[in-house]
Amino acid sequence: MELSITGLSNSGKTTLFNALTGAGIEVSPVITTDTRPVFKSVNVPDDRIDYLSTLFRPQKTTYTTIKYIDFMGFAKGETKRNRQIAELIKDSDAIVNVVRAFESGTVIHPMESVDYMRDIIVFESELILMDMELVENRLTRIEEGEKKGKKANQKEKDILIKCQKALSENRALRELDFSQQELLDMRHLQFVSIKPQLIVVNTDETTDSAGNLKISERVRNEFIKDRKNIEVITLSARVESEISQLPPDERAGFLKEMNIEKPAFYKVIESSYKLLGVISFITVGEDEVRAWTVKNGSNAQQAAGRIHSDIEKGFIRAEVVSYNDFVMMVGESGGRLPSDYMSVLKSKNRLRLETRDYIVKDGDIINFRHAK
Ligand SMILES: Nc1nc2c(ncn2[C@@H]2O[C@H](COP(=O)(O)OP(=O)(O)OP(=O)(O)O)[C@@H](O)[C@H]2O)c(=O)[nH]1
Ligand SMILES: [Mg+2]
Repeated sequence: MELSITGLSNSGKTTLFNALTGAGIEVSPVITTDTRPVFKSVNVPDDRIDYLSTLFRPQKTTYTTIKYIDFMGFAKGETKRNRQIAELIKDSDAIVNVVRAFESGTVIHPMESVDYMRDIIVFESELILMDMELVENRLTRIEEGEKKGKKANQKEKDILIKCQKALSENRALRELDFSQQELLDMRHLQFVSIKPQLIVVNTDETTDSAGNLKISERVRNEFIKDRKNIEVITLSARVESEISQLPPDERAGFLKEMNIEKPAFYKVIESSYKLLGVISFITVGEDEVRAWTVKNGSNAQQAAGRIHSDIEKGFIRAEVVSYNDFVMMVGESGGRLPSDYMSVLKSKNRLRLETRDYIVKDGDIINFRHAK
């Protein structure tokens, strides 16, 4: 999964990137104009994988990963600069829009005052504007081609007109329903307002949890309303980046002191998973214990395809046990993993043999049987 951390200049993007990745990049009140993005992948923490790994003692333990991207910020009306950012966003699964709510005399705001509601709207308008430009250029090109006698791709034209209508009503493309086929047909168009968006309001370190909650509520009531594929969380990027610099054994105490329930690291991952509708399933064995992500609603055969296309093609059955049932079985076996754990699971009716149409659940431990 790839998440682009973006937003207006000086909103705290790099500070959040540091908090999420521990990258320790220098931040400053000077607006970044560096045109080189920074990438960093982090493991998605998963207690289930930790536990299974202690049981199986595999040669390799693999968590799912998130790749975060940090880049310069958007500026209102600066099409060329914004296009450069869009180029990067188009390959990400979602956008993390960092919005400034913290006051500071030294950090200049590109729009000269701190107003997070305005900035959310400005950012949304920039995305919509960019997509509108794309749609219109494309339609013009198609029409020119038609004049010269070239036959237009009607499917593409229909999609473009559908998008144009929504964009002209000031609606982001993420709010529209597209069929699987339409999504395939429009993949080359690379829109940005189609990306799911996680709004992260970056609040003052002095804002308490009640204050943070109030801000989230306001964004929900005044902006998100019935918009789709968009969520909001609040945090103080500065505090969070300090937390990420602490030695692990000091973190819990600091979190308690700051009255922070969950560090940003978890909050951003959890919200992004929810926003993107992804869940994890697990494979186990002496060679590897591993978490995999799939779209919620995927069937067993599609899940097999995440591992290898051969397993998807040769799919026969999936042997499935839920994580909780697995833990129970271990408990009943005296806290140890029986060497013949598959037959133990079977004898306790905890192992299910599922067909390709089975809808995979979060935390399913799956062994795929497939033809070679
Ligand atoms: N007081 C306060 N300052 C913050 C907070 N978050 C970021 N800053 C400061 O704001 C300035 C800009 O932070 P960055 O993280 O570099 O912001 P950015 O969005 O990456 O900026 P650009 O890349 O230049 O667009 C730095 O001086 C930070 O220390 C915060 O929560 N509170
Ligand atoms: Mg930055």
